[in-house]
Amino acid sequence: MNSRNTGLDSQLSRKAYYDRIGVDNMTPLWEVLGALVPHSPKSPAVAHLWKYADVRQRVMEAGTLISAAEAERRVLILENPGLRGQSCITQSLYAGLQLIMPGEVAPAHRHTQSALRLVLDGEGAYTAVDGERTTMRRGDFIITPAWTWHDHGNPGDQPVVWLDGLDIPIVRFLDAGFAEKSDSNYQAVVRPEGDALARYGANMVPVDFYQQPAEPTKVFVYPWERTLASLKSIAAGSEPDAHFGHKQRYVNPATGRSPMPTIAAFSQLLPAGFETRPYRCTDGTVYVCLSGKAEASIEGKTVRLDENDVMVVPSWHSHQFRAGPDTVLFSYSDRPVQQALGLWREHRA
Ligand code: GTQ
Repeated sequence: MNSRNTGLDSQLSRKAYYDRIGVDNMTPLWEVLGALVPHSPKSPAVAHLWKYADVRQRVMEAGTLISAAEAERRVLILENPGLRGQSCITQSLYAGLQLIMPGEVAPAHRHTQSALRLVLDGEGAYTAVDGERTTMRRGDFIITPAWTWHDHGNPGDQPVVWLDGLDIPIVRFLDAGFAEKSDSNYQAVVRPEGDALARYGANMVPVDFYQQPAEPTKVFVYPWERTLASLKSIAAGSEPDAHFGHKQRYVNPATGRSPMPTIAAFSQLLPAGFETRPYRCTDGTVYVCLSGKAEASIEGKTVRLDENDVMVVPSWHSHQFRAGPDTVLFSYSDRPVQQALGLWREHRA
């Protein structure tokens, strides 16, 4: 009998063989080759939308169950339905909704994971990064680069909620995670508010300041006010791009690269009624609707985005938007990692 036939006998003898080699921690490539080297990305992540109107109450409830100090960070992780139990929204990125109640502090710590915050709800909290506080205002994009000390506090009188985006899965994949807690809850404030923006974020840097390409920016807050003003000016004077509307990427102004080496962030304005053409890219992306309303179609399935809704579009999923009124979307992804490795692809239909 031909030992390479595909009949039942050979199936059984192969299975027995796999069992034998399994004892030595070996397994045959040919059974998994197609999955390991796919023709195109086949993400286990799925598209998903978290309606803020629905999840806000869940987040607020956490405020009655545990304090920020006890939790260290009081966050509800947004888990991709295709990746439950893995604390991630895409294979490479984490997302969570963090709540800080009036009078609370989320104590100072630092870690090798890089974090971004997008302020969604409430006023009066601050984040401190490397000795400088910034008041969190809705729409502000704030970063805490790897190994920078950071604490969050809320001296105001409203609960404050923001979206956390971190590269936790990337650092976990690389087994490169370190973290430490500070001896004191608050880090000492050593610079006045606005110092980093004045020094590094006004199209100038200190005369002797130079950075390597992979270094994160010292500009740790990109105020919504400035983002919105710039998008509006651009939109007032030009036609939107067919795939992106008016889309800008946040940069480290000293290098032109992404604000942090592992995470890219973007803001885009879609003029009222504008429909983008279908687009896909290999960086699974988290979108947040900051203002306006839009319909999003992902691989043909349409959902409605309202303010503060969070949506994930996995790698290589075709998506397009249709704006109701003028709409601003924030988004983040692992694009700089893929670009550094020569892996990033996009397709503009
Ligand atoms: O604010 O430092 O959502 O360390 C997850 C891990 C937030 C933070 C998260 C963190 C933080």
